[in-house]
Amino acid sequence: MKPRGKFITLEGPEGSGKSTHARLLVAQLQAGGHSVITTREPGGTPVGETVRRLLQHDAGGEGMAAEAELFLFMASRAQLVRQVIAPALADGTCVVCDRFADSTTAYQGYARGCDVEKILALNDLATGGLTPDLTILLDVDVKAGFERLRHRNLRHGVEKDRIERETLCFHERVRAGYLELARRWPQRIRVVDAARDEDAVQADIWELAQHVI
Ligand code: Z5A
Repeated sequence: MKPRGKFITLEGPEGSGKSTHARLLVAQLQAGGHSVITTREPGGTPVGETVRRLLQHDAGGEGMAAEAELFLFMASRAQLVRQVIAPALADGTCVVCDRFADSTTAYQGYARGCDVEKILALNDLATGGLTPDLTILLDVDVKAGFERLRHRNLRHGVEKDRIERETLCFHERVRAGYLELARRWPQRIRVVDAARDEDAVQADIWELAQHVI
């Protein structure tokens, strides 16, 4: 039987570089001869991508109740775990995921105000108890992250989505929530200073990844 693949998640506030560093990590793992796939939340499956549009861009998502938002993220996760992540891990493939369960605890829990302990229990149900082997928390000052996104969005001609339009205070609570989670699970969640240049950040990520791969 093949050994189970490793599951690595990238987390952090807006513009912290999750997508950039997920891509770089996958390239490094592939260069090292590892079988690896990458996916993202919300999304990663037809069900999840439909939920993503509703959560972020669809006008029908405006005025959504906090609890409805919470369950939509959980629905996307439940599908992604069963359709993509768990089968890949069982097949010996590593999975790099851009956001996972900690995002819900940070955004819907610490920032939106839903009960954090209840969210942890719902995450357990949605994931079937699957926990990442390593979570990289890319920590960056909220204003600096938004400045990066502003430049990226200008380059690509895209507007802010529904959650990006939340207040600065909301995003400060997200960042503080993430750091609280890292204090609670210091073995799994490793904080990387993402204010530095891409090469320095990636070097730290690669070093951490090598400990679990
Ligand atoms: N959400 C939630 O509320 N609850 C949940 O359970 C889940 C998600 C799963 C998903 O948005 C939204 O859903 C998100 C949280 C919420 N909402 N918000 N707001 P998304 O998937 O569209 O976007 P994101 O996950 O928030 O990612 P992002 O903020 O768009 O960006 P990023 O992936 O962290 O960064 P990036 O695209 O890699 O980099 C941004 C720019 O910075 C880009 O131009 C890079 O070239 C540049 N960059 C990256 N690293 C560096 C460094 N080190 N130095 C300088 N510049 C850099």
